Amino acid sequence: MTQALDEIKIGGLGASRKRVEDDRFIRGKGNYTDDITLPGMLHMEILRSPLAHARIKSIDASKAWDIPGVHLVLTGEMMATRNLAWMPTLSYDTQAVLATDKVRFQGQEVACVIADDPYIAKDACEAIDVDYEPLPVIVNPKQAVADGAPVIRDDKENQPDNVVYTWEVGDAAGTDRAFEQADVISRLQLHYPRSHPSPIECCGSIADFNRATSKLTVYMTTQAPHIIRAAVALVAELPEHMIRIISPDIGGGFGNKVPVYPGYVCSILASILLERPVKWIEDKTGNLISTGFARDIYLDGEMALRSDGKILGVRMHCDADHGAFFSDAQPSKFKIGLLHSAFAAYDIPVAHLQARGTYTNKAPGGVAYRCSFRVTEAMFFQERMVQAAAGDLGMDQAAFRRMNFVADEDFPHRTPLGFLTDSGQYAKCLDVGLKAVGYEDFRKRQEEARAKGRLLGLGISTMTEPLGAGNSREYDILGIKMFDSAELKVHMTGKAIVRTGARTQGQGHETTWAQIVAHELGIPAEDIVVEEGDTDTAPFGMGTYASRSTPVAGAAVAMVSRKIRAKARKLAAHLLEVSEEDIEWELGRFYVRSAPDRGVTIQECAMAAYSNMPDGMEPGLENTAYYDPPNLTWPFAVYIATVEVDPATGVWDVLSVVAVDDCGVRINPMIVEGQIMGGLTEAYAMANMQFITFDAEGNCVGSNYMDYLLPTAWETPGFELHSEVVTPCPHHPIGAKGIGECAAVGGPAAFVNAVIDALSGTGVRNIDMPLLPDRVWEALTHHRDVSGAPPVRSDD
Ligand code: MCN
Ligand code: CUN
Repeated sequence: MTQALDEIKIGGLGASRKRVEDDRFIRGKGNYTDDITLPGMLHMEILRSPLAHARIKSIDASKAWDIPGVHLVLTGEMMATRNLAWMPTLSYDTQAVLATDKVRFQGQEVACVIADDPYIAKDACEAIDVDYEPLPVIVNPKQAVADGAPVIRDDKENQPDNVVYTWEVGDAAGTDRAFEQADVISRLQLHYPRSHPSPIECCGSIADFNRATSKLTVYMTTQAPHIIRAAVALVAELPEHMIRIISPDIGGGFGNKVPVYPGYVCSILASILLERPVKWIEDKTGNLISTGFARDIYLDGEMALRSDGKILGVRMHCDADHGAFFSDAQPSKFKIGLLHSAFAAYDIPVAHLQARGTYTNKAPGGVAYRCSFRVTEAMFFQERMVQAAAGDLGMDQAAFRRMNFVADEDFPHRTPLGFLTDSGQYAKCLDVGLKAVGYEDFRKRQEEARAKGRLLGLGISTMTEPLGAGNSREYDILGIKMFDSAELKVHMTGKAIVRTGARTQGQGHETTWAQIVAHELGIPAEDIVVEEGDTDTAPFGMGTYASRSTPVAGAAVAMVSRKIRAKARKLAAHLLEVSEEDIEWELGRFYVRSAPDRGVTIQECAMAAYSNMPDGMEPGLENTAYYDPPNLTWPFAVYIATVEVDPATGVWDVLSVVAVDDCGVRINPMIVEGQIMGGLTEAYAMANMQFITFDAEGNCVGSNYMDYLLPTAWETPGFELHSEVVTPCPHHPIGAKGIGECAAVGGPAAFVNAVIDALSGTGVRNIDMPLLPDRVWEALTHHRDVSGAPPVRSDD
């Protein structure tokens, strides 16, 4: 008789275990950067530019220095004497830490004051006199490349214009041939607006340089502590073992906390100069106006179609607005991130993509916000284009998609733009979604309603997302290869601690990593603690973004558990006095094959590792694994929304949302559902209400929560989630694919497609997000597309 444990009961794979971190979060016992107070700590505030583009004629900080309680005023000039006025970005560009020559976007960091408290520091910032000479302002790529446009980055040699890069991929000639053979050519043009991750906790840091030990400790809101350590080592020229980056609890990251911000650098320099801890906590406006924006991309594409519905080829052009500095924190060699993952779910013979990046007078941004590096834009364009194409062919939306999907048996599938997708059951997901939403029935109701003047619409969106950078062959940040790590220490009582190179920001790693160990070793999840975010204790890793934690760090957790199991097997053989080959494993226990009653538990093996190991065996039960994935993981999802548009006002209400997510094996189904609901909420907000843009002077319109609306439970619709399709990832040790961003990536097109569907017959092909009532009303009333591209009027 064997006695295998019940995996769900011990909190293993598939258990909807309650999130252990929530015990402290919901009791107010989280420990965020701003909760930390160090003895002798000073406070830093940043003076930001009111203008989007201006030459700095002079900065007079004398009045600020005179304010009692002020310890230091940092300006660009002072930073320059230490070679720190500029810093390298993660995309091989440079970014001003504090402006010296010019300001290049509204909200740019101009000076910092360090004082006894943040209020004195803020007042002192206002006492700094900056003499600006305004320059012409650029707020979109068209203006950036226009004849005579002022060169924003005149600080750079060999930068005669505002073009950051041009890049292309695919087969241009082959695509031309496909278009020659097309029966129908469908075209779509749109702008995916800027959006902002807007985590509840803003960015911040506490730098603490100890002259006696020469050690610099920085507590900071970062999703990638080891990358920050590497960047500080390089920029500040401090040796790595003298730098400790601690990322305490994080109140949401969503990509906003990947880049390196000037505030971090200034607090570090201030602490080195003053030899006291210096805390910088950004305010909401500072966060909204200056940190890691996302999207802001102009997409223009064409699809070559055969009259029976087969897609023959795709052509895409993209203009990306990067703001004043190219600071994308993305690990691919491709300047435009993974935009060329567009159309990966469809079996398209040939495609070509051209991309151009431009500098504008806006805060640097580009990739960050639940996105996997422009996959959000890729999938949005894909699904908007597919809807337009089906419409142009007069084909049913669902049938057109099904006919063109990559078939289940065609994996691994090489996409026309160069990716290798791993697995999926696309048509099955679509069928589950259509059934759940009552597709046929809805189409009938839609027609009946139309006859009565009511506008109902249904939008389908699908997405497949390349998640889990790297492999190290193709992905790196500043030359540091992408992989991740896990360290597992099993104590003698069989309790354990696992540490990884990732950094949770609310995703629940403290819960799910323990579940992977429980699955591999049979140690109950509640006996395992998870720790991340301290570079002095965590193994080297590349942090958490691009939903890479489960695909990479999670895989490392499984692999290190297997190393531990291999050693425990030797201990079991020793304890049972048989040879290793005679031992079998079942969850939590080794036993003798010929005598299953004779066994030892994993806990007994752990004790033996410290008290009764065989002669010659290294004591202890600890190990580390570094995992370099063979490929990205490719989850798939279908999101379907139904809406009703009020023709009188343009207001639209969501009637239902169905989500079918296939992220392979789910470690914790409840956490996965939480991720999907969160992503759909953000998708709805982007489609419906979030407005952050720029007027002609480069003023950031919407840099406050009156305009940039965060969805609350009141306006967020209900979501019906489906988990019945599971395609295990063929190359991940436990078959899991990433999920953290899927719904935010695929969700927006479902809502927009639904509203455009409701407007069918009016000739409207596109309304740019957010689909504010006035835009929908304008489209309906004037039968025309509505662009949301900046500049907007300030009173919009
Ligand atoms: N999970 C699972 N089974 C799977 C896949 C994932 O149980 N098959 C679990 C994971 O173990 C983890 C969570 O779901 O607890 C998300 O996992 P994963 O997809 O690996 O994504 P990451 O942990 O790498 O999180 C990053 C992703 C990104 S890039 C953004 S942006 C985002 C997101 O997660 N930011 C978030 N979700 C967020 N959720 C919260 N609460 N806060 C953020 O800042
Ligand atoms: Cu692009 S936002 Mo997440 O990858 O941190």
